[in-house]
Formats: sequence, structure tokens, C-alpha cells
Amino acid sequence: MNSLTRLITTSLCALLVILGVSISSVEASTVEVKLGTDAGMLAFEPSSITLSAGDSIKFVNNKLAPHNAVFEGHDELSHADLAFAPGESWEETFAAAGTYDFYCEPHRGAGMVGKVVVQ
Ligand SMILES: [Cu+2]
Repeated sequence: MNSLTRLITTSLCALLVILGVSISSVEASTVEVKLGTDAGMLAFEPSSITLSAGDSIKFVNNKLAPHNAVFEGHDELSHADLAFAPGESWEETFAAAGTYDFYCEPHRGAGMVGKVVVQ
């Protein structure tokens, strides 16, 4: 391999690494939130979630059903239908930065509330 070929090969490898890093850094991710904790508490687990714009939350019915997730002032993010079956799930995508408070309608009084911060 002559030095020019080596230079080109090295440059291409560096370019691919840079491209790979930039692509993975903008890839949206999905955070799973359980409805009802594994320990049997009336709470979201986790109840405080930090996301980047474009990320999603997958709500998964876990214990002590029924549950739902209502986002105050954001009907488009709310899932008012009650989930009864364990494992029932749905996803919401957060496109805009901001703070989003949510709660479970049947258990709001018991403290089943949460907060999403989208950066
Ligand atoms: Cu609930």
C-alpha cells in the first residue's frame, strides 16, 4: 500500500466514524415507564423522565390496574382510555422541548403523578 492509498483509506475511515457518531447522536430513543411499580405501589416507574426532543415514552401497564396517563393541557399526548390488562402498552412522542406534567386519573389522589422534561 503506498502512502497516498494509506492516506485515503485513513481519511475514509475517519469520515465513517464521524458520520456514525453524528447519526447515532440524533437517533431518537424510547423510555419505558411502568404503570404501577414492580413493588406494588400506585406510581409511575420512573415518575420523572428526561428526554430529548423527538424521543418517545412507552407506557406499559404493570400492576394495580386500571391506569391511564393524562398530560395536563396536552390532549395530543394523553391516553385517557383505561388499561386493564397487564402488558397493555402505548407510546407517545415528544416533539417539542418543555415540561409536561401527567397523572393517572383513577390514582391521581393516591399520588400517581409524573413529570417529563424534554430538552
Ligand atoms: Cu393508576
